[in-house]
Amino acid sequence: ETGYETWLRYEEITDSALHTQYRAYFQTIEIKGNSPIIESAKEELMQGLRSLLGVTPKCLSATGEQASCLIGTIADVAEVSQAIKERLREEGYAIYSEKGRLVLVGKTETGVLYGTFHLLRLLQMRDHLHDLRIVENPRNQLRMINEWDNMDGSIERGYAGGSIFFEHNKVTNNLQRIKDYARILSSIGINAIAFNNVNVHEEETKLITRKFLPDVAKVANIFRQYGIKTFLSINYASPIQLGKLETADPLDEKVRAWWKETVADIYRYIPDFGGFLVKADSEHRPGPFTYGRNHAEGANMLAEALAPFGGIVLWRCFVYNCLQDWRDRKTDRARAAYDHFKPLDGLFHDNVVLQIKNGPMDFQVREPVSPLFGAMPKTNQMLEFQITQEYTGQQKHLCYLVPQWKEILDFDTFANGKESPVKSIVDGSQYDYKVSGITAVSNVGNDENWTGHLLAQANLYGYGRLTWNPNLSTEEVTTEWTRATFGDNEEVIQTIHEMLLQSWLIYESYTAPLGVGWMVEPGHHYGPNVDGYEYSVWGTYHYADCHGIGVDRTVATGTGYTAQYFAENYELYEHLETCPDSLLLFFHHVPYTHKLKSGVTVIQHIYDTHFSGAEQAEQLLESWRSLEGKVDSERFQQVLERLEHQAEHAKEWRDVINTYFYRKSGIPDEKKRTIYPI
Ligand code: BDP
Repeated sequence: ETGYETWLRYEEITDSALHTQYRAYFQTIEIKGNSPIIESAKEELMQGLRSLLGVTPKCLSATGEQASCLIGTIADVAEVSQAIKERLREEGYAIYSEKGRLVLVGKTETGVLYGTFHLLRLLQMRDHLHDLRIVENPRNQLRMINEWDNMDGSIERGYAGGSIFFEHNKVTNNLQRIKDYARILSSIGINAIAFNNVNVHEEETKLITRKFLPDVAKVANIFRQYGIKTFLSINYASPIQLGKLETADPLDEKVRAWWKETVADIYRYIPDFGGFLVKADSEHRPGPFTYGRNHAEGANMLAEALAPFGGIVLWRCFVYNCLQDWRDRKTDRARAAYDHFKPLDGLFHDNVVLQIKNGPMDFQVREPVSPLFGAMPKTNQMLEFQITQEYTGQQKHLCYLVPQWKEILDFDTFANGKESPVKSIVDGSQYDYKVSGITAVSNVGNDENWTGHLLAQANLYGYGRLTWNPNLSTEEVTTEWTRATFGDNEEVIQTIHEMLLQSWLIYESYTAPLGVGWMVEPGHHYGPNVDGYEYSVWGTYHYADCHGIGVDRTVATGTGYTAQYFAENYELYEHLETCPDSLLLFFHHVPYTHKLKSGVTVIQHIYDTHFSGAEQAEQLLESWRSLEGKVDSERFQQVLERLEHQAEHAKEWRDVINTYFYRKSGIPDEKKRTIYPI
């Protein structure tokens, strides 16, 4: 096995009692309808059942004979109760069974498809099918994936090979791979994708022209069959680069007309086109600032062009000065998104959604939650995660991010009083947003196993499941993935489950300490470099000197960033006494001898966690080795190689970080371990 099948392996059921039970329910199947989405559901069900049960069930088409399994939309399945009908929302579905009969109904065809994946998952989890009463609706409206793929076939921050969408400055002909990806995404409930990089270079700018739209349409056709809408990232300067205009000023009539025409053209090729994803005025990308316009004016111009077709604008809030003066301790990159966007609340059209990274900096292993969540009651918001492990080991290290995402989703913003967690902001329930949801940067490339590190597939899976329902527990999601991917052996399941659950904290413990972040190689961001970002223009500092370390972001003496939070969180972070240890150096500058809540000093904490983190990385490897012969050899070998590298690399991290702080502070390790290798 190569890992290509992901969690859709549908491993054969060996338990004979279960096998008999399942076979009875799938003796005969009737699937109502024959649209492309229904066809996808049918194909998946047949393939899944063949593989799980080793038999091909008989399909009935309206013969009058009653099928043991009936599938269709509520419009097509007459016998659905009113109570169920009322509970189903867009994309929702119900699965119920009684008297040896199974019924799956979707509110829409997409609901049928999601329900089919759910049904197959029940079999993958070896659950029994008697007396089912399942009603499911997605919590989030937009459940999206952003690809950072370039047309030359490379992927920005991609760690699993090249693009599955582009090669040689064209859309690929390998549409089968895209279809397989669509299946994978749909199985976890994803319903939207932007498949070109947010940094739109010259070639990608042309994706919205007739030269490429037929090819974009081919990709969109595939995704449509799996209930996924296609979006494109656009270049804000397109009117200049493509339209030969002199300006891209959003208030210029010619510019506005140009976008309207361009959008109309796109919809000729892709009638259900989702809209645009825009990175503007960020990291050298063009935007409305050039013309003295604000981001509401910038976004609304595009929103107006898209509105007649039902399209939306996903406008990124990752806007900051990437050329700042590093000597100036008052300027704070963490403040940027809030400072730029909060004053614009209420000025955006209702088909604009602000796309906000989970933290105020940039996908570090540990950051506080962005204070922008909940701070704009009159503006649609969505959350952006990063599945691709840019700062979390680049799919060479094991770093399972579901526990991190859960913390973020559950974080109480206090925006609307107590119980205003991030998940309730982005699912639109807190402020009744018209459009909202969650998106994330994909970790997939054309490596045979999709994600490079086989176990990194768990991040993609977990992302989709949490986006569908943020209330699922980490344990549930992890068990699902592990079982579906590795089968029935309890020891295998247990071991991998534990490895995944520990991995984020292990990674954190041997890298930059206590929330300070950024001690990575500049540029590619892999491996330790203690001062690599310290004297540069990116706004990414730790301020370590011989006395102490950390960024003072308090109102009292620092950059004032803490004031961007609602009162409860402001109080929490502003004061040393209450600030959680894990984020201490994000918010405060302290001496190395400062005592943490855990009772140890900052310097001793750094030594302790780096020694133990490297040891734990070694233990991950040992755990995996214990599975030799219990996991098929190819997949075993793939993971083994990555974990071997991680164990070695963790030692390098340990030594670089420990040596640095020993030299800076001059304080020896209480436990007298060797700080630097001899
Ligand atoms: C950073 C990446 C950079 C992206 C940028 C973004 O290093 O490659 O272009 O974020 O999100 O994480 O726009």
